[in-house]
Amino acid sequence: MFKKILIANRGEIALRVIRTCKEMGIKTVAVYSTADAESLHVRFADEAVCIGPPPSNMSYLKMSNIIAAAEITNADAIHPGYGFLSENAKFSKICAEHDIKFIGASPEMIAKMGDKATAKATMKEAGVPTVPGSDGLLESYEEAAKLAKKMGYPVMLKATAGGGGKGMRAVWKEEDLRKALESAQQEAAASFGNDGMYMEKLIEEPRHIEIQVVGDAYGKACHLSERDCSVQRRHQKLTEETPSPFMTDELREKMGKAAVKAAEYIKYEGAGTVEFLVDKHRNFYFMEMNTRIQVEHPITEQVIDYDLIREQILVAAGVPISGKNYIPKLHSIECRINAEDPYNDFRPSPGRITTLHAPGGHGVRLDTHVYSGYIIPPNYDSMIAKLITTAQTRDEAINKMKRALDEFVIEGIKTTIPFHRQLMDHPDYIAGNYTTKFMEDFRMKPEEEE
Ligand code: MV4
Repeated sequence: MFKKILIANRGEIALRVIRTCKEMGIKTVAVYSTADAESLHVRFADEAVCIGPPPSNMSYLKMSNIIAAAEITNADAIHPGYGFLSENAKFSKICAEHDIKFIGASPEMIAKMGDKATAKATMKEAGVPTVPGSDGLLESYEEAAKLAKKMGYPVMLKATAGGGGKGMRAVWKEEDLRKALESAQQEAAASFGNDGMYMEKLIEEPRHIEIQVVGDAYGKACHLSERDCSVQRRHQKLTEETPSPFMTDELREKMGKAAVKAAEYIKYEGAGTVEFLVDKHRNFYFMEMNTRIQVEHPITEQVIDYDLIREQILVAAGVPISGKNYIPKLHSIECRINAEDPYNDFRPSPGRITTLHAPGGHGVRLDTHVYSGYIIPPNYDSMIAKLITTAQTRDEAINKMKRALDEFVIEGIKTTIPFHRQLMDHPDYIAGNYTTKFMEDFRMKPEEEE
């Protein structure tokens, strides 16, 4: 078992990993930029190394500084969290070259799942349902036009080096195809240095339902049921829940089997997420596979009473998984609390938190690194807390979320708490009747006079 793990991340996920390491008797090393000198992950870790100034590319993305921190503290493993270097094949390789265990996927796996056309072709080989479309990358506009005509519009153009909505274009009519393909390729070349594009039939008003999987070093994989992540704004998830209100026992059985088949086919090691698009007829299609722990992992932990970070560490240390698949016994909802103003187009609202009162009580979990007096730096993403409620039924979990949001006081900055409070009162949300289109029509009710 590892003696000392360096957490190459910040904020709530760094704290999350440190907590599990402490419970496992593993020493921890925090890394921080000068903007995070007062952050809780620095205080909770056994050791802390400053790795640079605030800009991410000079600190949390600076591989040489992170490896140097691991070397001087003699860490035998690195947990990358999510974001930053968590899905960076080069960093995974550098860790291996320095004999430091990267608690995540191998460089080959990251590269394979990171190239979306390759990932899709691999899943098709594995017998996992994929969206009908081009066989690999589009070689020309003519090929695209011919295929789109054959499939019928609308179609979706996707950048193979993209993901998470980047480098994607929906095309509804033939006359728009050429321009859409050209602009998508230019954007992909500029953003990813790779203009490879592929095409799919457009799935209208899909739900985003993902399956958590864990694979071990011996070819075994299991699934830990689904998370519905359809409530998104500009490809940023706002809230997630498990079980999905759209799920049926039959669909969960089929999606779970497909996700395990995918993981075992690629010999996936560690915690991973197989993302699916689900249409209104409950057909499901492979979308992407993420080779990292996800922000929303706590709702899965809550409904099956499981520690996913612990599982990641055990698998990385070569411990076999039990192989049991898990079906949720409870219902759990996560609201991502961001330092953004929902009354002003969710614009960022960094600054000092002057007052913070955290919600609590039975079935309430708050994963956060912020505290009264904490200054939210403008350099990183705006998520400051994840509020998770868990109960026997969805209605009770919603009720508990309303109560917890009403208790949650954060002053000095604007947050998305009022958005989530209004969401919990929205009839379509309460009915579980929402798709990835939901936020296009959502409007905040005016601010109540304090
Ligand atoms: C799609 C789609 C409809 N049809 N593919 C968005 C990000 C990336 N994961 C793939 N995405 C989509 N792919 C086809 N063939 C609709 C989306 C999509 C979406 C998917 C999940 C969650 C939110 C979304 C928001 C817009 C579009």
